[in-house]
Amino acid sequence: EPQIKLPDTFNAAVAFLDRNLTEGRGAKTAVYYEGKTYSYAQIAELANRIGNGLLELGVDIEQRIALLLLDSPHFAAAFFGAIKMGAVPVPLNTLLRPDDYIYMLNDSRARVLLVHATLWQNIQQILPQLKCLRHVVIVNENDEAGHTASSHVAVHSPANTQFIHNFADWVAHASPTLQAAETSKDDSAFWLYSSGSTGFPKGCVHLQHDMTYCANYYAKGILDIQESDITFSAARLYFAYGLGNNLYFPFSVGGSAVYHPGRPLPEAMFKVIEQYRPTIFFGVPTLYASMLALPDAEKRFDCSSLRVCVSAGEALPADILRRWEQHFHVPILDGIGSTEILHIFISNRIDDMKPGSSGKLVPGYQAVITDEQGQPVPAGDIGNLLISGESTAAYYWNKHDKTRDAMMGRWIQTGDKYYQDEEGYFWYCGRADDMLKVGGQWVSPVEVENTLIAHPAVLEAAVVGVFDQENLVKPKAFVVLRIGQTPSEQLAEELKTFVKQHIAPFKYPRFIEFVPELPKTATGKIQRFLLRGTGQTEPLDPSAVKNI
Ligand code: 3UK
Repeated sequence: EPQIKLPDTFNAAVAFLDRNLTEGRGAKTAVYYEGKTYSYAQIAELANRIGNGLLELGVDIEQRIALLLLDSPHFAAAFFGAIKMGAVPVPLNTLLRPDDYIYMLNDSRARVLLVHATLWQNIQQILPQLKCLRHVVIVNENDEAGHTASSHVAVHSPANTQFIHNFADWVAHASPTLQAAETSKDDSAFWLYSSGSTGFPKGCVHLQHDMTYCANYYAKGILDIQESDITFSAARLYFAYGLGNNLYFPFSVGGSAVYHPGRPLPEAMFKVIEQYRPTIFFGVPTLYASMLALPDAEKRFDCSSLRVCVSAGEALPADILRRWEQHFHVPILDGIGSTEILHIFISNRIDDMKPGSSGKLVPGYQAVITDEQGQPVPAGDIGNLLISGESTAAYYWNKHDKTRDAMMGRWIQTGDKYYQDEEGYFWYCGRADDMLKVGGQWVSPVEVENTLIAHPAVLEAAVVGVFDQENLVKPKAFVVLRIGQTPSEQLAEELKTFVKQHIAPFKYPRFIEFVPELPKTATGKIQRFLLRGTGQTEPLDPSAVKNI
């Protein structure tokens, strides 16, 4: 097992970015982006300028900096530039709605937000509600320094004055050299928000040392990542999955990453693979299924550069894996990770795969499967999966109870049901809560239900996961209409559109069934588990999984 000992004074930006310069890789390509290459020296200089820019805005060590950025060299430089000066970057999911951003910006108390110009509209309309935000820096990639009128505009609202800056001017005026803050290996380094079945998203506080363990245990230990590797991740940098895949994994060995700022559509993925010839591709099961659904993809696109593919976010059905190997002659390693644990802790290996399973423990992590009383279950029995390892978040910000429920000393509750077979492979058997993973992204049934109930025709709603033809989970809503309303195909479509307009569009129910009433407990709680069996296809039955 890899043994890693870090010094007490440790700054992750020095370890992952600057080390490439001190080890002579300054001229090496760090990032491929929009037909251009960015060397490690260029990313490091931009990071220094951003760090200095933050210092000039009065940002102090430990203060949060929000990033609402597309995958780009700017993201890489902002993430490490903030860490280098001791601030704590908080990457935000770019697919969310203004209401989500109000919560996360106020909860994190971010002082500064860096936002891509194309996403700025989401923020502009909520500025008066952002209590702690002082500065917004707008990244417009077509701008050159000194060419915009919008630099240093002040926006006054009753509670607050906020300053709007132009990124190109801001970095042009900042010094290109920066002394790293003397952070401890146990200082907070960055946060990632993760959603739960009820309540607001939880800020997972990750420490300076966390990325080092994931890079060593998983990227080096399982993927055997090398300086010669070129990574390409369909999962974005603001996800814990994408952040490792396409930023600190390749940077940990002086490799290169391919950034694609557009939507991860199947055809676009193939084109990027053909153009930049990555050696490792990271996707989610839904994407692999849609890439396989493109007719003749294996004849139309050259994927010969790939040495390995990775899937995470939700379970990879064995059939998708088999078809992918048949078509593209490269394995997909399914592995389970989480935002809390930062990256993958159970995984298949290139020379040791069991299709349908999540694989075996990544060396460096320990697992235990327990019953409801917290006692380890006999081998082969299904129970709650707990993990111990050194990359786990320290706590959830301002959520003490949730922290105590999930993080138990060295162990963390994953919220997943698992069993381990005789050969040591782990088999996913569903969530312990009602949460759904759809296309690798969290969907809370409660949030979708609350949105549906806001529609004037809807009295009650219950949302559950059902399996589609590919064996992947999709949200389905059971809807009770108000008196006087009649079920119709048209109303079902209207409700889908209504959800897409009010919460992040990827959360909408793919199926709607109108029912006269919902099953409830004596205390009036919806019994979602009773509805799962009435979905379009059969729900995940653990005993069926066991027989694969
Ligand atoms: C589920 C899986 C079955 C599982 C993630 C790789 O997905 C990631 O993080 P999230 O916090 O979600 C974590 C939860 O998602 N899950 C993830 N991978 C699998 N279920 N098979 C899988 N292979 O419920 C887990 O608890 O969004 C994935 C790396 C870093 C990550 N953060």
